Amino acid sequence: MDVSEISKYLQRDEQETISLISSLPSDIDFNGTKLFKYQSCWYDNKTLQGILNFQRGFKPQETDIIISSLPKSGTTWLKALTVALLERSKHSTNHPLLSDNPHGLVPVLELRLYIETSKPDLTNFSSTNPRLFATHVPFHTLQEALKSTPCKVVYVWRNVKDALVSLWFFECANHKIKIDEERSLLESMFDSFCRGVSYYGPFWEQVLSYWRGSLEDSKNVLFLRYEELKIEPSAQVKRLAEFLGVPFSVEEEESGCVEKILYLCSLDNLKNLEVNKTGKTARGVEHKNFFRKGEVGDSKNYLTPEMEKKIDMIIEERFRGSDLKL
Ligand code: PAP
Repeated sequence: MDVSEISKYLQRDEQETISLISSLPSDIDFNGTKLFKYQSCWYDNKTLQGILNFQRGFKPQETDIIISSLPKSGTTWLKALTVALLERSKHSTNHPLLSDNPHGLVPVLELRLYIETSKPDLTNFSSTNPRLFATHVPFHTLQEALKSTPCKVVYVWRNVKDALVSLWFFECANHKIKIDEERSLLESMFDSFCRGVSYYGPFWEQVLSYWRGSLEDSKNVLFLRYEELKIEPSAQVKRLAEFLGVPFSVEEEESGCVEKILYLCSLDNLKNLEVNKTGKTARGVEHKNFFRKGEVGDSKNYLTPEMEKKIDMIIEERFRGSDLKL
């Protein structure tokens, strides 16, 4: 059966998706995957279907909280912190973070929830109250799905060099490749990344979209930095709690609640939980691969000075006029 014959059997939404995708600019990324440019960012076919389903079918609630980031920018940490903040009065023992990975607790809208359908049953997925979701799409694409409902959106940005190196380690771990043998993979990823033709890229489109969003609507969009979370975790977690409308009371602060949450969500603690040592996500990724070093500036150990310089120049050029700096 050719495409025109197949499309006779498809629903109207699916037909619209196919004809939209076939009209988009396309290119190939570092590993040969065909990517399509939609609303200024690049996605593979399947992810794009998930995004279109999500934009079409998501029914936001005003209390929803959406966590956003570029891959490898602190998503796991931010998911854990947000769950811990929202659930802090409910669990003294069986805390959800002790029995599930943060990715199991906070599903990615366009991947886990909407990848196959525009009408998923969200009651089975939302384990927190208020509902907590994640996404990697830029702010303008997310806004289209929110349909003017002002949900709270928290974005975390990380030094893109560290995020790139983190992604390289993640790819190698997922494919059981020894890191010293895969220098050429890092080089190809770097080229895609700098060209902007990378999964969920170009990074500058995404970061700038949330940065602008946070300036325009600071009540509903919070822009966090991974490096600031590392340097002053208490201050940043209190900032997050206030933004989410669940500030710490004086009693909580005095009783060490902030420190307990930071410890629960720390890399060392999460990494050593049984569920994160042995489990897998719904998509088959081993939980342990989400936890590595979490160090600021680790990319220096892997990128050449020329590679660093090239990314610095891109940032300088693309972020001119904003106050964003690495
Ligand atoms: P994702 O996009 O696949 O969800 P994400 O969590 O955004 O990944 O990024 C993974 C990085 O965050 C890893 O960084 P590294 O490779 O430089 O080490 C990982 O170690 C780090 N990370 C994961 N959990 C935490 C945490 N609790 N605290 C600090 N950093 C963390």
